[in-house]
Order: sequence, then C-alpha cells, then structure tokens
Amino acid sequence: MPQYHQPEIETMPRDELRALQLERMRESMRNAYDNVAVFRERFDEAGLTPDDLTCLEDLAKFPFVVKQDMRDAYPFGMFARGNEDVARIHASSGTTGQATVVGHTATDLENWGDCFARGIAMVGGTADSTIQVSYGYGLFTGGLGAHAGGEAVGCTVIPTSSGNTKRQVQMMKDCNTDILACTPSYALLIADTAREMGYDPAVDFPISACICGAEPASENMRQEIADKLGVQYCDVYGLSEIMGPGVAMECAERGGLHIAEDHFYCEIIDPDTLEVLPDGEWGELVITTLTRECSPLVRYRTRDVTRIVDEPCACGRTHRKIDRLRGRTDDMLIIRGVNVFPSQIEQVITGFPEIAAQYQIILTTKGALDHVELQVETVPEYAFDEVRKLEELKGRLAAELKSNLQVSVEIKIVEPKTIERSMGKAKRVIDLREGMQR
Ligand code: DLL
Repeated sequence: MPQYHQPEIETMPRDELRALQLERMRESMRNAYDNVAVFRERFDEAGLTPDDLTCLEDLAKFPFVVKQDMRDAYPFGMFARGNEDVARIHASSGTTGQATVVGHTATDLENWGDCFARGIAMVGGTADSTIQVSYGYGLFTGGLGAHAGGEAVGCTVIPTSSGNTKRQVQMMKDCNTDILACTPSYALLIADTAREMGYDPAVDFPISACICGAEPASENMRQEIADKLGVQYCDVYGLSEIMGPGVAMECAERGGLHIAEDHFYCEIIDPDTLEVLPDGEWGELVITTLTRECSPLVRYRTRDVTRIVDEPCACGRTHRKIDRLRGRTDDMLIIRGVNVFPSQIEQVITGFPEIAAQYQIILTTKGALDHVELQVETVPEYAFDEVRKLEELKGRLAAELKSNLQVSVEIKIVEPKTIERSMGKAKRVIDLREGMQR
C-alpha cells in the first residue's frame, strides 16, 4: 500500500489539479509582475499582463528568464518580498558577484519541506524513521532542504552534512539510519568506506533507502548504490533557483520523478526554436513556480534535458513525471556535486600571465569520486625547464582554482603548443566519467 505525505494533493484528480495550477499561476504571475522589475519590463515589452493568462497553455506566450537575469539582479533584484518577510537566503555556486541569490519566506520554507517529505514517503519513511542528511549544509540547498523534509515527516534527523566519512558510517550503524540523503557519488563513497571498515551495510545496517540527487548518476551507479547499501534508490531533482531538492522525486515504481505539480508547472522546449514540445519529447525543462512568495519565476530555463512522462502511475499519484535527466543544454559541469562552468576556470587562468589561453579539463572517476585534471600550457617565453618555479606556479594555480570553484583540481602544466588545437569549436572538456556523454 503506497504511502503519501499529502494524499489529498498527491492523488488529486487531474482536472482539479490543473484548475489549481491555473489559479496559482495567475497569482504567482501577478506577484512577479507587481513586485519584480525584470518581469514587469519583459511582460510590458511583449505587450502582456498577467491577465492575458486565461488557460495554462497561454503561458507559452510569455517570455523566458535565464540564470544570467538572476546574476544581473544580484543580490536581491528579483525578490518580490522585503527583508522583513525573508526568512532565509540560499545562493548557487559561482565566482564572487556571479552567484544567484534566492530568497525564501517562512511559507516558502514550509512548502519546500513538504515537497521533500513526499519523497521520504515514497521510500516508506514515517515519523518513526531516522534520516541521515549527508548533503552539505550551507548556501547549497541539499542539506537544509533534506533536513526540512525530514522534519516535515517527523523523522529523527541526523544532520551529519558531508565529510568525515568514517564517522558517517559509524553514525549510520549506531543510530540505526533508515534513510540516507546525499549525492550519488557520496553514497558510493559511504558504501565503500563501510566495507573498508569491515561492515556489509546491506546486511549489517537497517538502512532501507537512499535519496540521491544534485548530480547525474548512471544506471550502473544507481544499481551499485542499491546493491551495496541494500536500499531503494530515490532520485531527487531540484535546483536552487527554483527552490532546492524536492521539485521532483522518484517513487517506488521508478520510470520517472513525480513533479510537485501543485507548486511547479513544467514545460519542455526545443532549446533552438524555443517552441513548447509535446509530452514525451526530449528537450529543455522550463519551470514556472506557482507558490513561491519571495523568488517567483516565470518560465525559468533550467538548461536540464529531460521529457515529461504523462502516464498513470501504479503508486496512485496523479502528478506527472519528468524522466531522469539526460544532460544539459549548456556547458555546466557537476563535479562532486558542485556546479562548475568551464568559463570560471578560464577566468582564473587569465589571471596568470605565465599561462597561455589554451586549456583542457579531463574528468575521470577515481574510486567513487570525480577527479579533475586541468592541462594548461605555459606561454612560449616562460622558462619551462625550471622545475622549482613550475611547481610553485602549479601550487598557486591550484590554490586559486580551489578558492574560486570549491573543487580540487590536479594541475598538469605542459609545454607550449602541446594541447591539441581544434579546427572548429575547441574541445575544452573531456568527460571520461561513467555514464557521461558530453
Ligand atoms: O543541486 C539541488 C539539489 C540538492 C538537488 C540535493 C537534489 C539533491 P543546484 O546546486 O542549484 O541545486 O544545482 C542544480 O543540479 O540544474 C541539474 O543540472 C543538477 N541536478 C540536480 N538534481 C539532479 C538529479 C541542487 N537528480 C542542478 N540528476 C540542476 C541529475 C541533477 N542532475
């Protein structure tokens, strides 16, 4: 018997759900138009007002917003509420000044907890469950998002955050963790560490589910996590601009992630023509928030590639699903759960006069974790044979990258003209990680 967190909403008949979506979309658009300059300007330019929305399909007439709009509005330019109503802010990774800041009112935070809580119910979690949150806590939405979900269900929450893996394993065992919430790569590292410590978590630990997201995971990786930990794998999707984890979550039937359709309206567009595609076709996911008070977004282009699965689900939930993500329509990389744009690396390199503009990023998997090698060339006038100087340069560059990207990078400095030149678009990223076809 499937279990729900909010049964009356999760199993709402579709016509009622669509009526609710339209009502909320009108309110949300009005909130955006009245309180956020970017929306007012864009709608005015297009000759539209929120009153032009008479049915859900009318949304296609409205302009898109993109991450750059949020960057341009840094920090609070897209807030629809004043400071007295803002309960918390989160920010996505990015170099200083380029981050996107998102505000949450108390109601926004409550809704977020309920969205994630639905996923906890999907894996059989109840007030009697213990959830260990091994996503990072902080500006990143993983830790506090999963935490709010656990609290909404009434679980015992263990806020371990990420890191200190042996202690994570010990807590899992000693405190009887039922549900682990973390990135898939970290789940694998935890499983492997447990084995190194002499445990077989699938047998020795009571854990029954893993709620994993924030980065792509191949089918093999999911299977490995499910087998090594002996768990139901639940894929959770979300992004900080829209809310955080819990925008869509995977039930036990698999076959896609149920969108929290009472809070978000999803469209799939062709990234070239920008036309809305019919359900079932792969394209870029565009999300309109329906209830967000502080940071409402109308037609936000996520750059994530998926499709809408509009088939009845045996779990009884009526909310449509998105398929597991297939990639992105931009060049954003997700390295150990951290979002990195190659342009950020380029920006750091340009601050080093000894280094040429040519570079290549090689991504591999070492153990369970992503490994990044950055190959750079010295400029021709640089004395390449002075080993000590070269080591010093490497160290400086690695430290600068670490502080800008929050990711450790192994630097390989090569002689001028070593990196293969391309006849067309330079191939900056070679992604050899399993399941990544970029
Ligand atoms: O990663 C929020 C999150 C935290 C989701 C914990 C799930 C679990 P951002 O840092 O803003 O937010 O990164 C958002 O990560 O646009 C996707 O490209 C990617 N992503 C998120 N979830 C998944 C997933 C969080 N389940 C970006 N599968 C998104 C694949 C994912 N990619």
